[in-house]
Amino acid sequence: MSRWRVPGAVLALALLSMAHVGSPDTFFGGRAGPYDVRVSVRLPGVIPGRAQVAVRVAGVTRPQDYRVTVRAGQWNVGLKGAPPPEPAPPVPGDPELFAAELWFMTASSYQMAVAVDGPSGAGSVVIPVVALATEERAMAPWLGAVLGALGLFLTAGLLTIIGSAVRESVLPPGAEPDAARRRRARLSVAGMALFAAFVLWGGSRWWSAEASSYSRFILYRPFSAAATIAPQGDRRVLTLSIRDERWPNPPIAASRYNALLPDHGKLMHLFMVREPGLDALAHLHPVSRNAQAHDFDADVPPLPPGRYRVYGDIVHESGYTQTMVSSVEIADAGAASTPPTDTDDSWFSGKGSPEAAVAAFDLGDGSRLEWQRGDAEIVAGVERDLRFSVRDAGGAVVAVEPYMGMAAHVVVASRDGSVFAHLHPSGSISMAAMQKFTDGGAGDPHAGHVMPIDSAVAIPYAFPKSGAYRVFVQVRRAGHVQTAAFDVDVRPRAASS
Ligand SMILES: [Cu+2]
Repeated sequence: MSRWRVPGAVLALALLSMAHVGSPDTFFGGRAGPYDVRVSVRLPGVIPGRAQVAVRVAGVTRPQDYRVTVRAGQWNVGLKGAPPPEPAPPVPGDPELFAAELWFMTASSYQMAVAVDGPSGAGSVVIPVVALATEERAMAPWLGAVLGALGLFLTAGLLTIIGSAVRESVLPPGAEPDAARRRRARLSVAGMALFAAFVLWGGSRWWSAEASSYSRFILYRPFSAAATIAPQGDRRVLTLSIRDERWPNPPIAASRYNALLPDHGKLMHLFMVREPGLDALAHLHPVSRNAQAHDFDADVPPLPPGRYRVYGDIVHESGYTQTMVSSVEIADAGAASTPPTDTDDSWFSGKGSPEAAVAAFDLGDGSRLEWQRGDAEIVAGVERDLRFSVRDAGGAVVAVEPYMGMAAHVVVASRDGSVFAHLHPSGSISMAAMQKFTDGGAGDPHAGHVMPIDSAVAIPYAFPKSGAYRVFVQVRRAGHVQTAAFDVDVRPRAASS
């Protein structure tokens, strides 16, 4: 019977649809008081599970002078209800790096506090982390066979014991059981066999129910949504329709799927990427038709015809973020007569710059957007800073205007469609969720900023798997959004690790 009690967890089956599509880990770059920190949270794949938290504090040479702690509380409980801070001891061999393991018990949105105490004083930062289960662990066939054989052996043993006990346990040694005893023993064995079968059946039902509730409620599955393009008067409108039982109207406030929170002032950030070449991109901000937030409309920009992957990013008030996935066909190039739905909408089509230590994308106005990749190859799963800057003809870094509050927006898409991520200088986190956790959601701090800012950014990120990617970088200058595209081939991680 032990077969039914063993949480079989050997083989990990990665699923196709994941958060931010294939890139569920959290990366943050910013400040904790006086310290420059880079934080990464690698999820365990299954929930409950232990996440690997790495905190890099810039400029540390004597890690023994620092105390770094992390703690995480669920969005609806907060840090007051969180377990005590977990120390993150220094990692030997890298003085800037501190690491800890954190348990995530529920698939939900968390706020994670990172505190650094060192020679310059104490500082902390609260980072939104969405703990997602992205894997179902299947039992290895050999383990199933062994457990099945053990279960069979135990059941047979149980029946033998019952039979012998009824037949001859009260007989003196050497005495032969009579026919009546033998019959009673057979009946008892038959009864016990029925009971054992019932228990095994019940166990199997329980096992399946657990597995199905895991995949229904715990395993990450974004809202189901469908994209369509249809004319509305003289407009050509893309609609992303959310139809999901977890998205009732009105949304349930206590659920992690509660009302939508504007991120950079928009309820949805929608990206269209042309297949298979990733040679066209649109970054749109569809507007909900009504308060139900079921159907979001945006004017289709003048993009080349073809099949497009559609990704819709939303953030709930719980800090839970989702990327809905769909696809849509653009039949013809269309006229660019209608103005975009939103002045922050932007689109691009063209080739990507090839890989280089310094890859430069010509912005067409005498300036270029550079990716300072360095000579090291980009390896799957290895965190690095993605460094971008806009430079003039002379090579000097020029200022940009904030594009939705940020110096740059970066879109990472893998050619096979299995990875899609939206990054900005703070990393992969939702700024709206971060703001909400930091001050209770007093609004978007970036809204309305138009002061020029430095275009040199360093964005912490790890490409989740090897393969061909295209990286789009968007900046805003003189009121216009400019998009640069880069190609990158992410190498597999060495087999030893
Ligand atoms: Cu956007």
